[in-house]
Amino acid sequence: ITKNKTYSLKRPILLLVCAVVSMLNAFGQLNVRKVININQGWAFHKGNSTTVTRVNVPHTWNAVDVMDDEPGYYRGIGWYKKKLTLKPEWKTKKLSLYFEGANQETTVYLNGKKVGNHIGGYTAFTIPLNGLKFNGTDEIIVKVDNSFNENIAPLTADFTFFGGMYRTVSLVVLNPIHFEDDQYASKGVYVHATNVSKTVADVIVNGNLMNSSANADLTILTTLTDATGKKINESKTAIHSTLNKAIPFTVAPIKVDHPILWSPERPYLYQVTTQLLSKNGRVLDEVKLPVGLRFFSFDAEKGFFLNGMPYKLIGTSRHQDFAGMGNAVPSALQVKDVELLKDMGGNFLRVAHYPQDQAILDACDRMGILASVEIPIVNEITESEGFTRNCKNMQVEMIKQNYNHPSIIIWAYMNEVLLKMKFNNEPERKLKYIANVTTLAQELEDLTRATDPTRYTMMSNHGDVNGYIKAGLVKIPMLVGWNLYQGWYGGKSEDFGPNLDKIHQQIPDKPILVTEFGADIDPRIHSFLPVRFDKSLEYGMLYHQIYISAILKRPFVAGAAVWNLADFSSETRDETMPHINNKGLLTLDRQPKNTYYLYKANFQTKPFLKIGDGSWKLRGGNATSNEQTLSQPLQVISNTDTVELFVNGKSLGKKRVTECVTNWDAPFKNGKNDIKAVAVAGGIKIEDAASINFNLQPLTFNSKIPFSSINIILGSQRQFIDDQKHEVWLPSQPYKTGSWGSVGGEAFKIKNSGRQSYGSDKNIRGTFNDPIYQTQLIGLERYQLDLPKGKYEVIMHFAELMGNGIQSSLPYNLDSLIAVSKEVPPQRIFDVYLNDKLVIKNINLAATYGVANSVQKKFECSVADNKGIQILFKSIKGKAVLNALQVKKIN
Ligand code: GCB
Repeated sequence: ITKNKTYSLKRPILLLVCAVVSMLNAFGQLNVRKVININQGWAFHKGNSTTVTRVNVPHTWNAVDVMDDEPGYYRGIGWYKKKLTLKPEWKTKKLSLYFEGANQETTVYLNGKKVGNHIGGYTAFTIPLNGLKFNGTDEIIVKVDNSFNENIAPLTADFTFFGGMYRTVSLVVLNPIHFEDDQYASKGVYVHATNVSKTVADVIVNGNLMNSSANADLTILTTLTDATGKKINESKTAIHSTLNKAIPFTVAPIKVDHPILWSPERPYLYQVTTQLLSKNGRVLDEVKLPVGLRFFSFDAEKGFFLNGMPYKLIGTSRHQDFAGMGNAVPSALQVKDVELLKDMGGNFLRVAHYPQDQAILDACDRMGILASVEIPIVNEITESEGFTRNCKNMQVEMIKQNYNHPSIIIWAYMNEVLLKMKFNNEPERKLKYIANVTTLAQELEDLTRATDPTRYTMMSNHGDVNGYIKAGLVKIPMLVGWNLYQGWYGGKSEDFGPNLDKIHQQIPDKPILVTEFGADIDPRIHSFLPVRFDKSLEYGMLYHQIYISAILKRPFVAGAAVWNLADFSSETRDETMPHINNKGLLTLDRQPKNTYYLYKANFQTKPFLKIGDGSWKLRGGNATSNEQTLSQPLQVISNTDTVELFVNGKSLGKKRVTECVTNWDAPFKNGKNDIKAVAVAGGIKIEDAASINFNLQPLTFNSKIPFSSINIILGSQRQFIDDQKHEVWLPSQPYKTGSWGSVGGEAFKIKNSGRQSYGSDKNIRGTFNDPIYQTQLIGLERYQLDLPKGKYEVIMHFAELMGNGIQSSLPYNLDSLIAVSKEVPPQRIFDVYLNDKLVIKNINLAATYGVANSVQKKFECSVADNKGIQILFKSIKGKAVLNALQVKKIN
């Protein structure tokens, strides 16, 4: 009874609410255009596999297999299947599927029949759903293929081509008469502004509408509101639409007096609402777009101007993957990248090397980050009609899909296109290839300018400046971006500035951006003697300091983007963190490296102070005296004038900050050290604190500092921190009486001069601590530790570094491309004696374990009075090697 009562009371109210809602619907105020997310619950299987799993989108089938120690990843077909839940009232509507991105070729089937196909892994596409049954059985099958296809860019590149449906998928329900760009998956409505100044701006809206109903007289009503939703102005356009025809329209400009201009400091967004009205005023479709009013220009001498003011574009490039997820990253997590860039003081994002999630550009609009976006023509082209057609299609998709983002100022289309030169041994053919590249560039340039005359165009080239000039490529785009790596792939960091001056002299009429520069930093590696290619944090800091100062000194450099915001997956790379490019200012899971703080100190305006080595929480070293402390370099990064440093409560005094850093010699004691840095900015005290655990080791074993363990890397000046095992690895030294070290031998060096690496850059299998094995001493006679009496554990670490391992040449060498050398591993056979006892007999690393495999040999040994530990290497054939050594006192 009670139930009934309630029911009868509530019912009229419910009906009223429903009536209002449906009235609103009828008048189109709510949900005229339905975009229903269908990311959840897809059945998935790879290729011919019979194992079906349930997955949610974003999804990639490569998230795990690129992180393993093995080379290569699955490039093939993946199948997704899902039943559609449809409402009967949609029978009269136009239904389609909207894919924000699937890598790289997608074919869609509805109830077993092919309904569409899309080429290209980084742009969105729409597949119309014709032939729906509406009986609960409608089923979608999506075939995604990420295998190599010579007609689809990118052909090769320094990043992983994760396969799958890795961006959002939606079901779109539209009225039969609606806004649409049926070819390029845009919303069909475009907005831009002209005549923008501080006093006035004209907002222009144009687009396309589709009519699959009946001939009709329609009105397009465009309303501009400010950021608070207050109406500024509107514009009405009458239009006659004929059945089954795409009809282009342009509405009369909407004037804005004294506009609030969009800028990084104040990313003010107006909104334009465009409605399609039937004769009787019913809203058939509605599209809302953000509007940022700004004007900008590039000048070859003076750089970039925004809203009439000179502006240095400073920021990073960005890849879209994240640790453990591949490219299937939720939008919310991606937006964090833009926040990190903004927080660093960046005002520019090079969306490289392909269009990315809409959420990224939405965030740029909101946060005031200027952006450039490009299609993925990287390294090389295929001289085929198919390749050209696909590139052009991607370019138009990119422009139309992203046109409405006020943050975008540049469209780009080729990255280092002359890097992987073809036909090197056929001069005539090579010239023809270069001519074909130039023709494609010109066609893309013309297409871009015709599709969007409101933005600049750009191409990014590698350091072979003369090559691009000779090919005629620098003349084509409005801006030229240069990817420069002096002090990394070649030369010295100090060459970067003079090199820029030279480029400017050679091409004086072209505005210049540095679209890439960077150095790999593996945050586990440190060095007090940093050198190029050692991957140490210290080398990276020096490199970036030099680059920042050179960029800031030169007004003709319109902008610069660090390569890269974060580390990213690149399956073909080996090096210290196999399958990862470590040039990020952040790690793959977005932990800041010191270089991130360096940019923050340089470019954001608030007072900033950071103990740069605060993330280096575990350290170690050998005390040179009986003192219970050891002084080691420590850097504090700041934009204040002076910094005071406290170590374990004691002030080390104040230092002036130069180029945003102060360098200290901090006395560390064994165990926990409290570090505090203090500065005063604008009368306000700021400080940063860090706790560093120091492992103080004796240098000579008769000192007062007790010995517990030592981890030594041979043939190296690197230190390596193993955070998982809490181990600090220190570089070896030549043996000194009373201490420890090697006798004889020389450090492993790559003989082939073209190869550039520190030690070996091979992926060492069976370990994630590759740097421990990537250097070694060759031909050493013995290793000696004058340890006191006791019992010790000794672990010897070996890896054969000569010969072809998994991959034997640096995959990405920008100086020159060097053929993979066919080294034959030497037949090195040797015995090892530990305190006169033969512990390893006839070891042949290459034959037994293969090249680049980590091998550990563990022993226990007792040391009698004054004897210490002596490890003797006796060669039988070739030269003996040792890569690393651990000695631990066990009682
Ligand atoms: C480049 C490429 C980029 C690479 C980078 C590197 O010039 O444009 O794709 O990742 O160098 O780290 O080598």
